[in-house]
Amino acid sequence: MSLNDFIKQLDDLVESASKRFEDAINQTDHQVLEETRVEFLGAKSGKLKEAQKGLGKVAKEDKPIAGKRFNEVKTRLEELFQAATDVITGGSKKGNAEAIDVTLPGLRPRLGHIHPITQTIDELKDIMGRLGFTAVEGPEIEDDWHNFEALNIPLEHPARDPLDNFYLNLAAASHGGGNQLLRSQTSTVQIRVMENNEPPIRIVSLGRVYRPDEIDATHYAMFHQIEGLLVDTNVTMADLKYVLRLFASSYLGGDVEIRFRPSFFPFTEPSVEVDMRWQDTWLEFGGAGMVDPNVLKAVGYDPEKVTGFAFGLGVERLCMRRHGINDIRYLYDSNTKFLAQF
Ligand code: FA5
Repeated sequence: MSLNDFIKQLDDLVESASKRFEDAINQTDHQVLEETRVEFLGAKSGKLKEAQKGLGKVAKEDKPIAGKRFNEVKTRLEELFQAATDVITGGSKKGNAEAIDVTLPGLRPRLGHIHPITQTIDELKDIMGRLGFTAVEGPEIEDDWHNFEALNIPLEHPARDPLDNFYLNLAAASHGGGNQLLRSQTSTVQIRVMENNEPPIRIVSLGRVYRPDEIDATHYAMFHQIEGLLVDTNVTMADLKYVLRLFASSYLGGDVEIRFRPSFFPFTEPSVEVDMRWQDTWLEFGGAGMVDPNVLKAVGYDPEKVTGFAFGLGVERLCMRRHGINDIRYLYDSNTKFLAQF
């Protein structure tokens, strides 16, 4: 072994030992400290012991330098262990204070990142707040009244199929009502709010929803929606379009064009798909429409007196457009390198 290789090996050893003892200090854990001591200073097979074997392999004329360096490294490792012991056992013991090398660089705290979806949610709440919509939350485990029935989705409707939902009790799901499920849409919150409040209503709700969809670049089995609901006198589709356009422009920047395509949702009439124009293509972001009179009746409102609009958009789709992310899986595959960019 060349002298250079031997010294490089020793330098690496000091570097990795510094990191590991630092970890032990960060965790303030005696067990980790002891494991680290054994790993580096263990008499039988510690890494220092391993490195010592290299000493026998350097050329004879290099031995004095190699030996000196080896002893320095040994002392350094013992100091690191002593310093870590002192910190973990609550400060240096009397007479041993010099074991802490105050010239060592400080321990850099590791900073986490707010997940891009959480950032998006915060921003969307803020935008809708400025438009006068109050943020509310609803439960992720729902009953079929709020997820379906009150939303005008009767028992025989295909959206209630056990294969399209995460029911908590699969056997009961095939027999109909009285079951619980992981909510498949945030529209449930519309019902919860209207049941407990009188118009005018102006709320927004952001949260997780679950569907056993096949996972691909644009679908995940857990995703987030932003739900908006406004109920008042004389509310029209024009109000819906105005609010969605302001919302899209505020989030995506510039004067974003939006387009309504005729569609169907049991809880809105008429219903539309909402597309937004982005870099010369139209992209679907969600559904919307005027709250169906049957829904207003189900929560005890008089559809002759009040009208309302509702919309539900995919938060991931919005976040992905804004940041140019082309695969939803990046957001959830705990790819810390990817997430650290946000
Ligand atoms: C709904 O969920 C309706 N509740 C929306 C609505 C609300 C209509 C209020 C009318 C009034 P839809 O199933 O189309 O609609 O889903 C809305 C959006 O959620 C989709 O456009 C898409 O952006 C997003 N989305 C749906 N499935 C997934 C998935 N598996 N992964 C990621 N995003 C999804």
